[in-house]
Order: sequence, then structure tokens, then C-alpha cells
Amino acid sequence: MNSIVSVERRAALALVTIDNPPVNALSARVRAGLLETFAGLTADPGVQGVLIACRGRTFAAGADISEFGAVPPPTFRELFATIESFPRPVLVALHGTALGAGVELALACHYRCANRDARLGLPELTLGLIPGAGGTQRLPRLVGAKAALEMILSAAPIGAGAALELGLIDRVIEGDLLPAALACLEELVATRAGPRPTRARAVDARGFDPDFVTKSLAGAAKRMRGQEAPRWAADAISAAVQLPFDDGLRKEGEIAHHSEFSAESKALRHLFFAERAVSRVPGLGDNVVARPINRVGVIGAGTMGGGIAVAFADAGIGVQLVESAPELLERGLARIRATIESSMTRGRITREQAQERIGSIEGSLDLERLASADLIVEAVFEDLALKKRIFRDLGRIARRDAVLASNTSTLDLNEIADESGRPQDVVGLHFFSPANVMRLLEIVRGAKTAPEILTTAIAVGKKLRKVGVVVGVCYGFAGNRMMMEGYLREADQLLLEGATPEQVDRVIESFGFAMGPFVMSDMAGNDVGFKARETVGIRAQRPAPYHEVTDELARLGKLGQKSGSGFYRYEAGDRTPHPDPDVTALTERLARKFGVQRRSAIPDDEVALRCVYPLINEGARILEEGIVARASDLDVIWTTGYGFPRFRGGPMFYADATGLSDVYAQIVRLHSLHEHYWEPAPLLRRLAEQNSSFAAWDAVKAKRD
Ligand code: T1G
Ligand code: NAD
Repeated sequence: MNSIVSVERRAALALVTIDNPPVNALSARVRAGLLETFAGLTADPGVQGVLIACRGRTFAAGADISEFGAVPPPTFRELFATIESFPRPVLVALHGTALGAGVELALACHYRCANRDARLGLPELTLGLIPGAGGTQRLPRLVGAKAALEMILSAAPIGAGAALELGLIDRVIEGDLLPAALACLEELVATRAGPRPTRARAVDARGFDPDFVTKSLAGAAKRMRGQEAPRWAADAISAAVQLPFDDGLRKEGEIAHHSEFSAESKALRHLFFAERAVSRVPGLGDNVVARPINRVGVIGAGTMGGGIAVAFADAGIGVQLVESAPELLERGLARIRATIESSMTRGRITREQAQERIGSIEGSLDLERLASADLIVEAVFEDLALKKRIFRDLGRIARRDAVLASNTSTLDLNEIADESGRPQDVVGLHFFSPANVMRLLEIVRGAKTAPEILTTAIAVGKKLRKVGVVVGVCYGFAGNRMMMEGYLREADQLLLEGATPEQVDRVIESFGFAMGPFVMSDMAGNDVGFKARETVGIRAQRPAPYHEVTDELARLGKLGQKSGSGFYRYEAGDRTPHPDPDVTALTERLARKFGVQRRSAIPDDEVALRCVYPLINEGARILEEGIVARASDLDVIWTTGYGFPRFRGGPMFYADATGLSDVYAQIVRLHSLHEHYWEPAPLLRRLAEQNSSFAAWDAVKAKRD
């Protein structure tokens, strides 16, 4: 027994309670406390049954992820074997989100009950791990090998009702959990039900054949691009089918150990904590209270305005949408209806929910209708003069305590804010397209943004279930700056030097991105970047060549999918990219114009390095300028907003894993070959020379902040 594991006798029953906030992670201390407790209970013949439960908002949400890499004793295996072999019935009572080792603890108990709202899941694959505490051996014995693989590969929690149907739990409790669970245990004792070790059950392997496994892994590969963990999990479950329990458990242990020390899991564990760290903003006190946001105004019902309106409606917040002309408003509302209805068609929401959400978005042509809004998000054309005019009006129209936000992706937020006459109330809310789907939200902190406004923006991000990363004001903020100054600029340069869009996209997709830069640019529209560069006049500030191919395609109206050709050619009504010889001719012409030496072949390795390393170099500059608080923030931005492969942890984590000295040496080499754009970032040079890492830099800074 220790302070986080307690035992209480209730007549012949023992109630063992875990209390390890915030999510009752089964840390070493919890494991030690449970082992000690069960040793005592085993020696006490008066105890006829044991109930395990957790205090707080949830049953155990898994192992303590921070322990991986050096998990202290006692082991889960020892603990769960002790519980499973307990000579009297052991019942577990589940509530909240029982996840990972929390579910595996339940599997080691003899009986399982849960309250109606409980959810049970094995999300280990999202961390590059497998359920390595007996889950791959005990779960198939309860639900069958097929259902076990499906549950583990989905990595998503299921409800108590579904768990009962599967045979994962024995009873769903309506109402107050603990008294009902104690009554269940009393009944088990009274009916002499006795212990029921899961290990003793046989595995139902019907349908668990190679074809099923292959199909299941193919499905998982789409959701977990580049990850090997799904295969590892399937191998462990196959062991449960083929081997006796203890041999299977040993096999699971080997696979689990391998997964724990895999590069994939280190990267995904990094992202787990990185995504939770983003809301800790240096200099922003915990005592700052967010303003309530119950009514939102959105200006502009185009690509972004429409998606933003749906995002708020999905979060249960009513929207007043303002457009500039009736037909544009109608077009915007029609697209919103179609988006919401397609969620209904896909079964994500019910018909009632769809109607409610559509009904919660009202359209208008009158900016004055926003006078009562708590928050107003502007998403009109990327035109500084237009945005300034709108913020001038909002400064007058909006309530004194309203939050004013712009969705600008490249313009100077401080200039826009000053125009409102109340820059302290202005913040950037930079959504990513489609705004109702993409998890990333860059929260742009203006020079005069008040702490309360920033805190409110962070709370809005959470309410929308976004990952809100606070960034400072500069051209392209963090994500777009790394994309335009690094990734896309160099990809464009590679075309001038002789690479083809197909080669670059193939290399980047095999690196792990869901989509290569040129297929992506054709999808988003080659005019978006071109217009942004024209609007800001950035070209005059950058040595040529600088996005020459992209901008020439835009000037020629080759905008991508929407115009039938761009970096690729498209058949009418078909999004399949086809190589376009005109693009090769165009790159040859531009190469001659800018005196770029072309090569007949550029090695794939060089292509990958020259697209990824500029992200690291520009990222280091962004860090040093304080545009973001942590290197891990850039990893979150690029994995949630730009499709950087999660199993690589993001560009900065990838750099650390590669070794900053090697990364720096490559950048110095490329700098010697390329006059512009490859100057090593001072921070990168320093860390490389100190044989240090971005993670170490973050840790030092976190202590200082
Ligand atoms: N270990 C350590 N810390 C954890 C944790 C965990 N399992 N889960 C949450 N935290 C911390 C988190 O970092 C944050 O800290 C705080 O708790 C609140 O979390 C052997 C291999 C449960 C659904 O993958 O999915 O078991 O930032 O902000 O949004 O087979 O947390 O406040 O300092 O996310 O309400 C499997 C992980 C582990 C579940 C709650 N389990 N957790 O969400 O709060 S591997 C998981 C979650 C395993 C075994 C295997 C969510 C949540 P801080 P939060 P939330
Ligand atoms: P869009 O052209 O699709 O939509 C802009 C809408 O604003 C149009 O419907 C237009 O009619 C409307 N509008 C113009 N003036 C108006 C006014 N005075 N009052 C009300 N409505 C008006 O553009 P978009 O792609 O949705 O971009 C909008 C903003 O979001 C821009 O600042 C852009 O940089 C930014 N952004 C775009 C993306 C993207 O991928 N498209 C991503 C992030 C941010």
C-alpha cells in the first residue's frame, strides 16, 4: 500500500482503489502499491473477493508513457500474473476512458463491469507500441483473435455496450458504479463463482486467417502511414493463436521490447507529449481567465470561412456568417450544408445533429449583425487593404469585450490589428484547409494581443478539438514560413536543376508524407502561393530563383486540379495526376533564364535531403527568433498541419534522431554548392558544435521560462 493505492475492507470484500491523477496512469508506484496490496490480501483468508477501482475522472488510461525507454520494476507481467492467480474472485469497475495497460489490468481480473459511459481502448499503436502487458494474449481469449486484432488496429476506444457485446466486459452498470460493483462482487462470492483466470480460456481463432490479417493490416497502413507497429501487433496475436499462454506471453514480451526501443515509438511518444505541451505558453499566467465564447461571427464564406463556420457548429457554437454579395452567401451556405450532410452520410453525425448544425449557422450581408458576437473571425481574400478596412469597421461594431481574429496566412497581423483601434483585442486564428477537418490551429500572438485574448484563443482551440500552437508574427508565421522559405522553395529549385514533379513527389511520399509537394500544390492551387508572394511583395526581398516554376505556372493559368493542369495534367472529372511534358519544357526554359545548371539525374537521397533539411534550418531560425516557444511545437505544426510523417516525429525530432552534427555538415556542404538559401542557422551551428540537440535546447528553455 502507498498513498496512491489504498485498500478498504467491506465485510468479506476488499476495495482496492487507485488514485494517481490526472489519468491514473499505471506508473511504477501504482504497480508496486498494487503488488504489495495483493500480497497482503492473498495472505488474508477473510477476504472472499476483491474489487479494483480508480478514483477521479477516469479508470487507468494506460501505462505511464513517460516511463518508456527505462520502465522501472515491478513489471506489468508480474503484477497481472499475481492478480490473475488470486484464489478468490477479482472484479474490476471501469469508468471514464480505460486505455492500454488499464484495459490489460481489467483483462487480468476475473470479472469486469463498467458504467454506461465508460470507454475502453488499446491505443498503443498510436504510440508505436503494442499492448505489451498481456493484452495481445488475454484479449483474444475473451473476444476472439479477429475482434482482438480489429480492436488493436483501430486503436480507438469502444463504448461499454459494444464491450459487453464483444464479451470484453460482463456487465454494464446504470447509475452509481461503486455500490453496484460491490453488489456484483457480493453476488459472485455468494454464488461461489470463484476465480476465472483469462489465461485459462481458449482462443477463438475462427476467421483469423492470413487473408484477414493482410486485409486488416492494409487498412491500418492507410491510417498509420509508414508504421510497423500494426504488423508487430498482428504477430503477437498470431502467437496467442499458435502458442500456449506462457509462450505467447514471452513472444509478446519480445515484440513489446522491440517496439519500445523502436525509432517509430520514440517519435510517436515525443509527439504525444509535444501535443500536450503546446498549451503551456511562456509568460502567460495560469490565472488568466478565458472569455466565454458562445456566439461567433465569421466574415467570408469561401474555402476557409465555410470550413471555420462548420468547425464552430460541430463544437456546438452558433455562427453568424457574413458575405459581400447574396450569390456568394448562398454559395457559401450551400457548401456548408453539403459538408455537414456528407458527415451525416458517412455516419459521423445523426440527421438531427446535422439539421441542428446547419440551423446554427445564419447568413447575412450586414457586418452590423456581428455586434453581439463574442468572437469574430475574418476570412476574406488575402488582401491587406481589404482586411484593414474590415478591422477598422470591426473596431467600431464589435462589442467592447469581443475577441477579433484574422485567418490571414501571410499578412502582417500587427498592421491589421492596429487598424481596429483596439489591437489588444486582436489575435490570429490561422486554420488549415479544410478548416473543419485539419487538427492544426496556429494561434498568432500579435505585438499587442492581451493575455486574456490569447488565453481565450487557446481555449477556443481546445473547444474546437484542435491542436492550438501559439506563434509570433512574421511572414508565413511558423508552418507556412518553413514551407515557403524551405520545403517548397527547394522543391521548386530541384525542378530547375532537372528533377521532375513525379520524382520529387515519389521520394517525399516514400519518406512518409501523405502527399508530395507538387500534387499538394496542384490540389491547393498554384495561385495561392503566387498571390501571397505578390501581395506581400516578398519576391523583391529574395534572391532569384525563388519559386520560379510555381509562379510561372500560375501566371500561365496552370493552377492545378481546378484548371485541369499545373505541375501535372488532369483528365476532366479525374484527380489522377499525369506527367506533363510542357512542365519539363517550362523548367528547361526557366533554368536557362536563371542560369541554373541542369543534371540528367538527381539522386533520390539528395531530393529527400534537400526538401526536408530546409525545414530544419528554417525551423532553427524560427526558434531563435522566438516565433515559437519550443522545437517540439514545430514538430506538432508539421505533423498535424502539413502531413510530415508522424512516425518520424516531426522535422526537429527527425534532425535530433539523425544527429545535428550530420545535419549541420550536410547544410554546410549544400551552402558551399548553392549561393543562396542554405546558410546554416546560427542556432543549428551552435547546437551541432556542442553535440547537442533541439530537445536539449527545449529542456533548457523550459527551465528558464
Ligand atoms: N502516461 C503519462 N501521462 C499521461 C498519460 C499516460 N498514459 N495519459 C495522459 N497523461 C498526461 C498528459 O500528458 C497530460 O499531462 C495529462 O495527463 C492530461 O492528459 C503497457 C504500452 C486519457 C484520453 O495512450 O489519450 O499502456 O500535459 O491533456 O485530453 O500495453 O490523455 O497536463 O502535464 O491528454 O482529457 C496507452 C494516453 C499508454 C492514453 C485524456 N494509453 N492518454 O485526455 O487529457 S501505453 C494511452 C490519452 C500502454 C501497455 C501500453 C489522454 C486521455 P499534462 P490530456 P485529456
Ligand atoms: P476564398 O477566396 O475562398 O474566400 C474569401 C471569401 O471572402 C469570398 O467568398 C469573398 O466573397 C469573401 N469576401 C471578400 N470580401 C468580403 C467582404 N468585404 N465581406 C464579406 N466577405 C467578403 O479565400 P480563402 O481561401 O477562404 O481564404 C480566406 C483567408 O484565409 C485568406 O486570408 C487566406 O490567406 C486564408 N487562408 C487560406 C487557406 C487556404 O488553404 N485556402 C488556408 C489558411 C488561411
